[in-house]
Formats: sequence, structure tokens, C-alpha cells
Amino acid sequence: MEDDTAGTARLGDAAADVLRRNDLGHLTVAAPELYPHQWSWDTAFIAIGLSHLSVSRAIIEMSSLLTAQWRRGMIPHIVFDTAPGYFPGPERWRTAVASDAPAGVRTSGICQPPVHSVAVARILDQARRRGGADRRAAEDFLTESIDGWLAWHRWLATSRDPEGSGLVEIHHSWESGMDNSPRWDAPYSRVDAGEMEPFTRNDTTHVTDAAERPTDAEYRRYIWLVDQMVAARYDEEAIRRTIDFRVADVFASALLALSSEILAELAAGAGRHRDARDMEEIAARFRSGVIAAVSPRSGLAQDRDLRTGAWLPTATIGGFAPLLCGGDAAVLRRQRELLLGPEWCGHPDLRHAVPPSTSPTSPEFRPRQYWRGPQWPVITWLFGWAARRRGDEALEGQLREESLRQLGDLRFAEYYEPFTGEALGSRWQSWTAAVTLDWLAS
Ligand code: 9WN
Repeated sequence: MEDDTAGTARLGDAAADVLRRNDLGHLTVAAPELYPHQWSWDTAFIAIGLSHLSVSRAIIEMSSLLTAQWRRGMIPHIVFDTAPGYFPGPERWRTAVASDAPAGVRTSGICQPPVHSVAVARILDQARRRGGADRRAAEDFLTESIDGWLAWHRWLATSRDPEGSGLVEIHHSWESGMDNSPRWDAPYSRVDAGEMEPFTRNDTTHVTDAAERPTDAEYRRYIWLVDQMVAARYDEEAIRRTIDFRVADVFASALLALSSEILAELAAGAGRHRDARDMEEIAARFRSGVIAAVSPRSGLAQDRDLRTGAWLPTATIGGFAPLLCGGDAAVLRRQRELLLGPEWCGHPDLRHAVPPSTSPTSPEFRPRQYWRGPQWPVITWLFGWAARRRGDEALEGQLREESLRQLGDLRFAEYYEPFTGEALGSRWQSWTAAVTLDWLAS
């Protein structure tokens, strides 16, 4: 049998190879066939992985995303490269109708969770450790890019929380990054997709089994919402008045709180003290919003359907949002116990003790279907990273070790079947390879 060191080296080489193969020079595609473009939150994780291979390449990745930033601050969820075959592509997003879409670059018209400052901080740490030219490049990059990140956070805190509730409003489940999670079943049950321009999906041709992807009925609603946003010319106020899906997303809110706290530290380090204070305020507001959304009964944080006012109690990984942003020691203690307990990572039938996207004890759990049950390495990484930031090395260590065992199949899958450990969805997924490199470096 291979010894540990050889196994680790093989895993690291294979992960680096995935990033190299998915690299188009100016951006890294999220996955070679299924996702041949740049995705917003994928970019942050990919840059973290790249920072272990080349600080300058990690900077290019983040900079290239920023060139697609919309004028009011939104970072779009997809930046399209030239490859054909992804649906919905730019011709369906029709972002030219928007008054603030950037010129000369083709993007989608929605956003994804704000994890970018986590990547900026990680790149800076790496570069400072290396010193010399890397350090100078990363510090210059921070100076040049900080206004972009600040504008992004401010846009989220105003356009997506105009009333100051402390929760980020989303208008499409793609904005949550957890597209078909049962978190969204109730709000989607009220989306009545009527007559629409016909479309053909491509995604199901790139996975072994179409049942690992969202259903056609789900896709009709996804595209219906895109068409509604186009009709509203991507004007945030008009969207709020007309769209059939308006949900307060507790997980994105926790990420905004966490990332704003980090951005405040970065701004302070760059001598931008007023901006640092603004970011601290945003962090505090969204942290409070997340804690206020915790159900005393289940101990999990809940999303909220803003069209009905109803809280959404489904037991998904989104409910552990407080473990990302902190804010209440008692809530965190209870969540840590829950996470490691039999309904989650401690479920006796799990192959690897990492969080499934939906609790295996929930009636909505589907072990092979996308965000309805499978384990996503990138989500495990986020919880581990946040735990370590809080000083919980034990939790981080456990999640890292279990994940590295899971990734030992060298497939770098998009997600994994929780009971068998089978690789599902896309293979050679960039963010999976990237977090592997980061775990190996810890
Ligand atoms: C739609 C790229 C993206 C991830 C999302 C994941 C999936 C896209 C899709 O892939 O979504 O944005 O076509 O299914 O759900 O989190 O960013 O990896």
C-alpha cells in the first residue's frame, strides 16, 4: 500500500493538474464540459487553490472577475467565455437591456454569494509568507481592487436589503449557489411558469445520470425567472415588484457578514478606516439578521419567503449559517453539536463524516440529487475555514481529514453520494480541486 506521503503528493499533483487543464489563461472554467465559463463564487475558491501554485495567477483570476462587475456594484454570477453549449447563455440573459451592465463583456444578470474577500485575504497571506515579488503583487492588487470589493458589499447591503433587515434578498435560487436545495421548494411551488420562449437544456448531457441534476419542471421555473428579470430590465426595484421569487437567504447573509468582517480588516490594513467602519457595520447588521433567523425549536437558521412572510424550516446545510458568521455563543455551541450529531456528520451510514447538503433524516433528502443530499467539498471547506478562524481547530481538522479521504478517489467531483462516497455531477470540478490544494497546504 502507498504510504501517506506518496498518497498526499499524488492528490496534490492531481488537483494542480485539474486547475491547469481548466485554465484558459485569463480565467479558469468552473468545470471542463458542464460549466465552460467563469462563475463568481467558484472564482474565489479557485483563486484560493491557485494561490498555492502561483500568486500571480490567483490575482489574474480575481481581477478577471472584477472586470465584469456591473456599474452599481453587482458581481455577476457568470462571466461568459466564448465556448458554446451552456444554457442559459448570454442570448437568454440579454443583459444589454440593463442600464448598469458593463460594456465589452458578456455576463448573466444575477449574483452569487459574496466569498471574494476570503480569497483576497488568503492570497495576501500566502504572498506575505512568500515575500518578495509575490508580496508586492498582492499588496498592489489589494490597493487596485479594494474599491471593487467595497462596492460589491455596499450594493448587496443596499439593493438586496433596502429595509435594513440584516438578510440578503435573492431573486433566483441560482443566486444562493444551492440551486435546487429543498430550501427553495416552498417559494418555487408558488412560481407559476406560464407561456415562455422554448429552450433546450444542455446540462443533462454532461452528467452520467440526468437524475443527478435538477428536473425539467425546476428548469422551467429557473428560466421563467430569468425572463421576468429581463422584462424588468434588471432594475432592482422593478424586479422586487414583479418577480415570482423573493427570498431572504440566510446562508448568503452569513457569508456577507463574514466577508465584510474580513474586508473591514483588509481596508483597515490599507489605511481605509472609514471604509473599514462601513464594512464592520454591514458585518454586524447581517450577523444579527442571521442570529435572529435561528429557530429556537430546531437550532437551525431559516430562510424566509418574502412574498408570504413565511419562515422556511427545511433541515438543510443552509441552516448552519451561524457557524460561518458567529454572533451568539450559545447558538454556535448548539449548532456545533448538531453538525457533529447523528442527523448530520455523525449519521451512522455516512461514508465520510462531512455535512450532507440536506439532513439524511429529512423527508426531502435525496442522496444522489445535486443540492438535495450529496456532500459538496467546497461547502465542507467553508465550514472548516470558518471554524479555524473562530479558533475551533478540532472541527476544522476533522472536516479536513474526512474530506481528504473523500477526495482520495482523484475524481474531483462536483458532489459526492453521502452513503457510498460515489463521485457525482461533473468531474474535474475546479473548486473541488482548489479546496483540496488548500487542505493539503494546511
Ligand atoms: C448555475 C458552477 C456552478 C456553481 C453553483 C452550482 C452550479 C449552475 C448550474 O454550478 O450552478 O449557476 O448550471 O447548475 O449550483 O453553486 O457555482 O460550479
